[in-house]
Amino acid sequence: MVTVMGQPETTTSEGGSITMSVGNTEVMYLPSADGINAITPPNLVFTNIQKIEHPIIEFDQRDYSWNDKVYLSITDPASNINPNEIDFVGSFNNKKLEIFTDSGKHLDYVLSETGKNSNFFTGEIQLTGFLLGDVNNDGIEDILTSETSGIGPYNGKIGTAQSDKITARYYYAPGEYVDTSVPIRMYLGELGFFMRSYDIAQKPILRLNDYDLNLAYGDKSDIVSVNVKSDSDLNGIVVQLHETWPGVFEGEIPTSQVKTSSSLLVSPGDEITATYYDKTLPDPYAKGEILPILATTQIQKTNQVNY
Ligand SMILES: [Ca+2]
Ligand SMILES: [Ca+2]
Ligand SMILES: [Ca+2]
Ligand SMILES: [Ca+2]
Repeated sequence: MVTVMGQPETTTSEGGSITMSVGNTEVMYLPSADGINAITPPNLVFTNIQKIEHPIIEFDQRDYSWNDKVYLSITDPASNINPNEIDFVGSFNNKKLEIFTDSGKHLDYVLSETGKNSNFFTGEIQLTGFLLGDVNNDGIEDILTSETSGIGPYNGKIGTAQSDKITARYYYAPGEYVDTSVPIRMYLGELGFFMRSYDIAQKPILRLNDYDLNLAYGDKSDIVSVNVKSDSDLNGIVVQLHETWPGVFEGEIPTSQVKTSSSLLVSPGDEITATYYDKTLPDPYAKGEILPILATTQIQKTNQVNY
């Protein structure tokens, strides 16, 4: 039984539910099978009325790569204890916030209110992948350790598997919880030249999309090495592409008509082939498998070169 004290105002009555205002608090009530007639003014004693307000829990993306940064939010006015202070939600005050993966990693976590009276709580968790060696082919091992640690709101780390799922579950009252889950999956790299053919004087531009290679966050740009060869230069060269957007890499191929150690020799009519070795593969590829991903472009046959 719920008894509302004071002088509440019924502001809407829609779809069988009723929104009441008591002071600054707006609460929605849903009548039970007994029906809306359960409300008996003027005494305002409601019987068999179920309160349906519950927290909302959300991740910021529909899926994540193995080492993404994950943002989690909870909207829960009931945990905004003090309108003049930043409050927290988590595993205290008879509540519990668990973050876990299908592959068995687990954290008890805390989120902080975004403002003193916002009712909105956020935090972030770094996915820490798993060891796969040198994934961006720059000759340096990339340390993805599966480390799982932290209490929140911003220091959390959680390991992932090649195909996984992350779940956040918030127990906001005894026996009551809300939760949300998002898949963690790896990406097949996509490699391509900007144009199908280039004039011999132009530098071909190559782009790679592989969201698994956003290894550093913030201002630090990542790199990836790819192999490039031409019909005239079968040994080819290694070219570094630079991150222009998280997980998106671009670079110019330094072509020339005179071979040097840092340039790719090209002749009119040549085909140029770039190869990216993707080691961060989704199912059904085996963990540790390496898949070459190719892109080609042509050097135009021109009469512009004077011999
Ligand atoms: Ca507060
Ligand atoms: Ca590396
Ligand atoms: Ca990056
Ligand atoms: Ca990949």
